[in-house]
Amino acid sequence: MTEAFIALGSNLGDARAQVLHAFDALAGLPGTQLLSRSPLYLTPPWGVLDQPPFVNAVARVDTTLTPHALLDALLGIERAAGRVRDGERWGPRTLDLDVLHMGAMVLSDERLSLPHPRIHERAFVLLPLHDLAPDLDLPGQGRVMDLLAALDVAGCQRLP
Ligand code: PH2
Ligand code: MG
Ligand code: MG
Repeated sequence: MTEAFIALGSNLGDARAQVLHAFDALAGLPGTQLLSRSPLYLTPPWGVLDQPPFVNAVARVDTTLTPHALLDALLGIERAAGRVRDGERWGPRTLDLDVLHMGAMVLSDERLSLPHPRIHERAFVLLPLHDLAPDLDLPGQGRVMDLLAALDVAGCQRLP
């Protein structure tokens, strides 16, 4: 079993419902147990600014899947949620599931980099990750609580 953290995001359609449904889909993956789900946050768009706000969250799982098998499983959940990849980087999406961190693994290939290389600059990832694992030390980036302290979280709003 390996512990993994997965980022969830949506800003098309009923974003909140997509994220909540994605938690359930994660719980149903083979060899995988959903350990915890963070609160949901409404966050301003990052990267491409001219798009609707996102609903973001983070899940903590235990899994027997390899990193690439987990990635494939996440892409399957995205497709089932109706995601269409039009090639626009950082553009709007019905559902985005990103592997953030897995065990103590450090790897990088054309499909997957672990830990996710941009966690440290994204309040929309660090806020919910901090709710689950403030002490987590991300190889090459630092402790979640220190990374979050360096970011502006104004504009991110915890949903009831
Ligand atoms: N995802 C992106 C690009 N920008 N901004 C926010 N607030 N939340 C996201 O999940 C997000 C984003 C690409 O994956
Ligand atoms: Mg993403
Ligand atoms: Mg993605």
